[in-house]
Amino acid sequence: MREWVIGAAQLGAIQKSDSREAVVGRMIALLDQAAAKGCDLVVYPELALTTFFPRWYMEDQAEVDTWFEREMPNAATQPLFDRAREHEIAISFGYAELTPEGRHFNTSILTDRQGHIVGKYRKVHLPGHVEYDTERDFQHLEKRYFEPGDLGFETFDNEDTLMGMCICNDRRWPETWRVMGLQGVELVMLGYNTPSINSQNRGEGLEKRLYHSELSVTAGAYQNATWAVAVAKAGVEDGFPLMGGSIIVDPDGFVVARTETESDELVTATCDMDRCQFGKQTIFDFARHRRVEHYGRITSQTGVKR
Ligand code: ING
Repeated sequence: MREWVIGAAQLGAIQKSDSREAVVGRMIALLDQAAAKGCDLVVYPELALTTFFPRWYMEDQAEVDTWFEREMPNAATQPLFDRAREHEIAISFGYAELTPEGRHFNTSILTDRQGHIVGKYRKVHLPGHVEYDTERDFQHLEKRYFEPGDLGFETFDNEDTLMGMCICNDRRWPETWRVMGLQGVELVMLGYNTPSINSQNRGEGLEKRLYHSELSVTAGAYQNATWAVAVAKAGVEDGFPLMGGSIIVDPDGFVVARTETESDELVTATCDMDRCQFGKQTIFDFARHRRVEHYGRITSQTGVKR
């Protein structure tokens, strides 16, 4: 399929006390809206099933593990997969994954339009910190609760469209986009939970954060001639504000759809995957233009060496 009607299904706040079943009900309502608008694919946020729990410092691993899913689909999410199959809509959403081996990942999955999982991604770039940080206005403990993803940045052929995923902070790193671009990706889907304020710099306003998010996604899309869908979990969770700003971006880097609220909100766009071809065959024809003999630092160095 080369033309997809894509829905960005932004979720508003999920409170610590909200059940997964209640959230899945909200996701299904968005899915029904998407079906009414003829969507073929719906993208949900990062950690879509629960509140953004890495804001809470926990020492008891049993408590931490209550925020994780041990299998997918599972009892809480099966109704979502069933409804998606009924509507023949592919879905992508993020959740906290606890593997049978006991490993913890910030994960997202992609299904085909029959509800089969065709792709999985585990967040590579984990922001934040491991120990309680007294200097911060609030905690961001992703490095405490998750391991860096071990699957890399893979792409998945979904009905003849090459799709890829990343998650939240990943969008800020050009390497994320380029590794998928080098596979010919045509659609990059990502969810995010981005605090509206900087826990280390109260002065940093919402406008700056929205700008940096949009800059990262539009640049990634343009520089790799791919469509991109970035979907927020937004709103105030137990007093902690998360920003909205969900967008659908075309292969020229233009925003073609954008949410206006910080609540559950669906925006859609008709995305012709063949619009990626011009960029991939001209200005970003990587085979013709890249000079890898000069790019060594990108993989040989982690930090800066003056
Ligand atoms: N959240 C934020 C994000 O990358 C962040 C963390 C915000 C890092 C702003 C740097 C600047 O959007 C997650 N969950 O990665």
